[in-house]
Amino acid sequence: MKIRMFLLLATVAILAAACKTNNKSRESVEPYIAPVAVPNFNADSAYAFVQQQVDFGPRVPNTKQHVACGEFLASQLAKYGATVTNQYVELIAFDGTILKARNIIGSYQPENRKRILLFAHWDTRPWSDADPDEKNHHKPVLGANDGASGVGVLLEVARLIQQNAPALGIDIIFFDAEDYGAPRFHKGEHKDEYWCLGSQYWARNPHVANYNARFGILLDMVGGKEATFHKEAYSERYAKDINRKVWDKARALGYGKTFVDARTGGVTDDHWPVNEFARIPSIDIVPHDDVYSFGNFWHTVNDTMDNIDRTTLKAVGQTVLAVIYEEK
Ligand code: AHN
Ligand code: ZN
Repeated sequence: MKIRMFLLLATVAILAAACKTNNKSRESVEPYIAPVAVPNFNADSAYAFVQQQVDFGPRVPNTKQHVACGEFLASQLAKYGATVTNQYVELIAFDGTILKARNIIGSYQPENRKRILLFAHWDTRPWSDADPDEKNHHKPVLGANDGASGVGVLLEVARLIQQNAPALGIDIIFFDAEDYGAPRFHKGEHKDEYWCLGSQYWARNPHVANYNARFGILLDMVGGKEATFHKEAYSERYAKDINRKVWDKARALGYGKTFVDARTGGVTDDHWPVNEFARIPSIDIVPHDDVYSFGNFWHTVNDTMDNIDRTTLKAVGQTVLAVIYEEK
């Protein structure tokens, strides 16, 4: 008798519990939409990718360090499952020097017509012409921030894409010969066209015919200690809604101190030819403002790992990941 009573009570209790959960689920009328899983950006991994590039030494076009680092970058993209295309091209510098340049392109889901373009330059500047010490002006920049940081963040993005693909196809381009613009001590012409030679070439000769992408994001100098990013003027002109999308996402993720919701002047950078010639609305995440400028170590011999901060890499990398994974 006691056992029967127990079983009865137990049944009532189970039914009551089931009823309760049932009622609960009936209360929520909205259909359940699973949130997209945005991977966790590993800043230690990105930092290691920056270090690995710096370990080659300066990556100045026409040097063996440049060739070796190019091989490393292409093999990394292949290792993380991208379809790799190389554009080998001879580009003419401001002084007539022929640069043996290499744009390195890693594509995910190349058949997908919905695409996002992510890019950074991988070459480093042959002259530290902004160094306070004139004796350093003819020494190359090591480019931990100016070059390696953007590429390092994008290699980490590539690593994560291989583990868990976003809905859209992604192209990661490492542009060459961005930083070969005439040095300050050069007496001749100083045209903007002398910068961004690799991206100018690609924008006029994309790696696939009729290439298109929904939008583009350039990462330039995204590893500096205490760097802040403002909405750069050309990005605002060509791709205002993309700037808003990225800055709003950064703030939502808690990176509002790094991504300042204010404008700054135009920067001649790889997003200019991508906007102007390839007609892909593209923004530049670049630390440019009246206080920080490009950082006091920019184009000096102090652009070393000492000035690279994982916190900045994380803010940029996590924001870019959220933007690309949440795109439908
Ligand atoms: C100029 O100084 C004209 N443009 C900055 C683009 C740049 C140089 N990014 C990295 N190094
Ligand atoms: Zn530079």
